[in-house]
Amino acid sequence: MADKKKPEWAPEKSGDEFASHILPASAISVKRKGDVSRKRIILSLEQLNEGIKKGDRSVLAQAITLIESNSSVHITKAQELLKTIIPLSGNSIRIAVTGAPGAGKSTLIETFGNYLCSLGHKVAVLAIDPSSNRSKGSILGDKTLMESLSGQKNAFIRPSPSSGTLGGVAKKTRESILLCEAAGFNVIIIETIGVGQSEITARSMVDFFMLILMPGGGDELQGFKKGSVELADCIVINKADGQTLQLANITKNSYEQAVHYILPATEGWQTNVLTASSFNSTGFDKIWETILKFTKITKESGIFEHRRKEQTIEWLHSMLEDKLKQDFYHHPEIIKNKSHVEEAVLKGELTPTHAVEQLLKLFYKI
Ligand SMILES: Nc1nc2c(ncn2[C@@H]2O[C@H](COP(=O)(O)OP(=O)(O)O)[C@@H](O)[C@H]2O)c(=O)[nH]1
Ligand SMILES: [Mg+2]
Repeated sequence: MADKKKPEWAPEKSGDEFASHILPASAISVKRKGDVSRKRIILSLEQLNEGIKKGDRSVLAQAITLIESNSSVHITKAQELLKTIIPLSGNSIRIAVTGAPGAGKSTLIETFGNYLCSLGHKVAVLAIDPSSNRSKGSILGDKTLMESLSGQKNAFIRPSPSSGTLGGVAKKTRESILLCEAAGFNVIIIETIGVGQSEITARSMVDFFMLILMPGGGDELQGFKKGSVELADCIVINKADGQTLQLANITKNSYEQAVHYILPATEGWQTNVLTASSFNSTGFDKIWETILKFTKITKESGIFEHRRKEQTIEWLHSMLEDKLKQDFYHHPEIIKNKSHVEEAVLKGELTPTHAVEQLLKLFYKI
């Protein structure tokens, strides 16, 4: 990768584990057709395939870049690639790490990732964060974050795609998970901000959902945190060190009480509450033990496999809906007639129901 300059957010001493790099001009050809620019991905399908099978991180990075591209040429190639790697995917535990900004997610993922690497696991970290365009990336918002994890040869870190709707980002994240699995990564960690839809989207693509909370604020349960708690398989009270150690234990106790009154996120599994400190590297053995226990129980009961199947079907449906919507709003007849129909509705000349019927007739050419 010596000929490729890394983006500014990558730590200085990092290597290929940072999954993006600025390609030299010679490696990119940008053609313009209308206002659509096309970048050429340099590796062939066979090279991508082979590289992924070998677990080559820079090839994996390029494959994800291909997946993230919106150019129609790339979409075709990406889908071809996915078709061949899907049989190699699936052999991992997919974990979401969520929580409010500042809860300590990135620091925890780095410490946890290092711990898992020390046990011989291969860890891939991906992010879902639609706001990363503005904030310059959540998992790498602080350039020093994950620097030590990025130094591990068994780790792969990929920041969020830099633009797109949550739906778009999530679609790429799902496909990236499959690529990482095919490349031999057996622990996939998805970092997402604990805000609204992104948590629900994360839940729909992982096996295990981990909510990171800071010590204190037990009464948050009354408010918006309740929704996040209901999604969680495990709640980690983070920063259980120094002056906040005692408060962390109190918080743990109050959440332990509270989770008994909440319907578990996963059938047959009682939400666990744990404490951890990334600064002192404590609590991580317990977290991993919990994840292993969860995997064992849900695999034995069939819930694990059942959830994955459901998630795949859900994914298919959501892509279908996106595509239909896109086709509808790009249809020439709809573009031509939409505003007249809207006006007619506003003037009371058409009911919304009739308006929908009219537009659909145009769309389906009835
Ligand atoms: N005391 C303490 N502080 C922590 C710990 N983990 C993270 N922090 C601090 O919490 C802040 C937010 O951490 P970060 O990982 O960026 O949070 P994120 O926004 O959830 O990804 C930083 O200032 C960290 O230094 C911990 O285990 N103990
Ligand atoms: Mg972060």
